[in-house]
Amino acid sequence: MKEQLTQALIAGNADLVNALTQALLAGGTPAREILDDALLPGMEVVGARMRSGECFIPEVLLSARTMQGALDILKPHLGEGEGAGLGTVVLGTVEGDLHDIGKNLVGMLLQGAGFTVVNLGTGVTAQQFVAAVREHSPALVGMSALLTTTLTHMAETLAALKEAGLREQVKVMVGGAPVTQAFADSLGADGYGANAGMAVDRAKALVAQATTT
Ligand code: B1M
Repeated sequence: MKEQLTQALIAGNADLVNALTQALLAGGTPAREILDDALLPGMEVVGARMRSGECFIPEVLLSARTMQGALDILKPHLGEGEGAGLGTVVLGTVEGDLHDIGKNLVGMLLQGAGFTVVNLGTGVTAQQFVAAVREHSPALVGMSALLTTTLTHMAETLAALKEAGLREQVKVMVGGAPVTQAFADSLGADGYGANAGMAVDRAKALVAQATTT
């Protein structure tokens, strides 16, 4: 059934994806397994087809919306807040970038792990991140970028936090397909997650580190 789900996601068949996701959950398949074994591989295929020119924006958008629908179904099952009270994370996709599936997934898993997530959405400017840090006093700021052209806004946000005198108060984590550990290091970010699971592990470690220093 997982293979069928992958194919339905690639085809952007929302009704079938929703039905299969619900059927797998009802049959006892853990939400993380549905995500890792069926949905994420489907988005990988969509990405590869986009790259090779085999499919175009409307098809990609259809799969993306279908993926978001499946994530909404999985959301209540992605962790039960096992570490409730870990602190607040301000999360957003950087300026100029509309990709939000990965960022939303990171947000859901952080929430599932016990963080309070303030999701600022997409196209978040450096000044909007700064304003959100002032407003919510988070333990962590998370920035996502999927376009190589928008990576520069991560550096801008870090500079803006520094200029506002807020950089020492928060840990900053970055991620997204073009982001690497080396890039995160070059920015001076505190953490990087190659995927949503690693992002959660890194966030927990950063918060634990902040409370012991
Ligand atoms: Co776009 N797009 N897209 N796209 N799109 C990519 C990113 C691209 C690689 C496709 C390609 O050419 N193969 C390419 C970028 C090339 C580059 O920059 N070098 C690209 C392009 C070019 C574009 C447009 C410019 C196309 C155009 O208009 N000509 C345009 C840009 C719009 C804009 O942002 N201004 C565009 C538009 C779109 C859609 C709207 C159609 C749609 C987005 C819908 C949406 O997000 N609501 C879309 C999609 C779906 C994709 C691909 C196919 C899939 C992205 C995705 O959702 N992956 C993507 C190809 C690819 O990445 N292989 C592509 C699934 C998701 C779960 O993974 O987001 O990587 P990901 O998140 C992962 C990790 O990266 C990590 O954890 C997540 C879960 O494991 N992670 C973090 C993410 N954020 C993190 C933050 C963290 C830690 C970890 O800490 C805070």
